[in-house]
Amino acid sequence: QKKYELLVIGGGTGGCSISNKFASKLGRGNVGVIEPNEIHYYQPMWTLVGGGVKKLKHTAMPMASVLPDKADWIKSRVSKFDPQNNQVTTSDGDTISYNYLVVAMGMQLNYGNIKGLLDALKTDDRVCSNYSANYVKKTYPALSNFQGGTAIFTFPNTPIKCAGAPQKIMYLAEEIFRKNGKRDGTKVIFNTSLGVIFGVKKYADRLLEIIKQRNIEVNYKTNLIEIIPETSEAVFQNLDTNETKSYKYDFIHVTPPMSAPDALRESSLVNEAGFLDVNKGTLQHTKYRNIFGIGDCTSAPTSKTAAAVAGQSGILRKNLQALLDGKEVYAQYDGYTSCPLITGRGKCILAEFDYDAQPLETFPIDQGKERWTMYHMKKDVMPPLYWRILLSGFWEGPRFYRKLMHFGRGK
Ligand code: FAD
Ligand code: UQ1
Repeated sequence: QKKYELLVIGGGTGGCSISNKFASKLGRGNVGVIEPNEIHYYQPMWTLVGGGVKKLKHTAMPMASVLPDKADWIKSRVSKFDPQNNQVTTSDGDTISYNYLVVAMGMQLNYGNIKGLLDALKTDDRVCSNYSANYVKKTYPALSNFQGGTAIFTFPNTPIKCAGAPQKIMYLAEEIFRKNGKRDGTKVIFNTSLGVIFGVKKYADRLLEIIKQRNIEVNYKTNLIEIIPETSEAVFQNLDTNETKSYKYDFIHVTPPMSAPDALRESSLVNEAGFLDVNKGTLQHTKYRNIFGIGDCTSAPTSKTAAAVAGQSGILRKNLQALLDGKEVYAQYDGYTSCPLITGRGKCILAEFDYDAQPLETFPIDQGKERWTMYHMKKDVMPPLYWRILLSGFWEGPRFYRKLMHFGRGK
């Protein structure tokens, strides 16, 4: 039976960054990564794939090229956790043990929880979803072929990754409709399960102005429960009154309900909401001190993004190293997260904030404004930063630059 000093579950954003940080430190054969997929996707680019700015192939790299050479890649899926005995079981039936465990399993997309959706995604060209590599290619052709009518964008009744993405694609779509002369008489509708447009007031205020200017209808507490392609109907439930209402659609972009992956959800490692139960500052598991979490699968109450993973990776580097050195954990994550809110081609509001939903902006300019510079950063600067620096374990977020640009003042 194989045993690792450090076992990492998942080879996504968090798993790559942590395994690359520690593989060289701990040496060949001492770090194992369990990850079933052959391809690593840069998911933040999928908004621009849906908007026709980039191609899916620009977002993919072979998993082997992003995982550390010095780590063992176990190409399988964890099916069971046994934290009392410091081991996990894979779907191949192997048992692997560890001294330290980092759980970085991301989120599971539960398309099947909406009645009729999986079928509709297969059979109806007008039903799209940027959230999956399987479906993101459908979005741009559908937007280009849109001949007018009703275009609906949804936000589900669960935590999701990148809470801005459900509306970013709406702004890109609305612009495409205008450019194609299809905007007159077209209804653009955002049906969201939330009670607000965005969780940070500064950015929410700005987004609401844009929504008004561009004549977009927003319905709050409105949750998609069924799609009926035969009659072009999307059925929503009001979360306050439980009343259902059916909308005819000519285009619909669905953000699916999400959860932590089943294997994690069914383990003893999660909180009531089903996420890996970590201390929100140290990212150490609340019960098992040799287990840490990073990224979308944890209970850390911040907005789930790759930018947050970058910030968390520095905390894990310090705290995990402290334990390896026989010391105690000390570094505290402030909840830093960022969401580049694309509002059109060449326009982006760069939201950055912390656990208190207070802006924590890197640049000494008002990032609440739509800016070309921030769009350029999202489209051209972020991808190489992600592939070359974040995944290899060297990008821990913009904190240093923020301090520098604010001359050491502020947070
Ligand atoms: P992931 O990168 O998703 O990795 C999880 C890994 O775990 C996967 O490789 C998976 O195969 C593996 N795994 C799952 N189950 C198991 C198992 N049982 N055993 C072993 N391995 C398993 N972030 C931003 O910062 N900015 C953005 O603009 C942005 N836009 C986004 C737009 C879209 C459409 C999407 C989908 C995401 C966006 N994000 C954005 C979010 C960002 O991609 C995620 O927050 C980030 O990738 C999370 O990293 P992670 O390591 O937690 O999970
Ligand atoms: C970031 O660090 C990051 O991770 C690489 C992202 O994910 C793609 C982001 O979208 C953003 C905005 C950041 C923050 C970085 C800077 C320079 C503000």
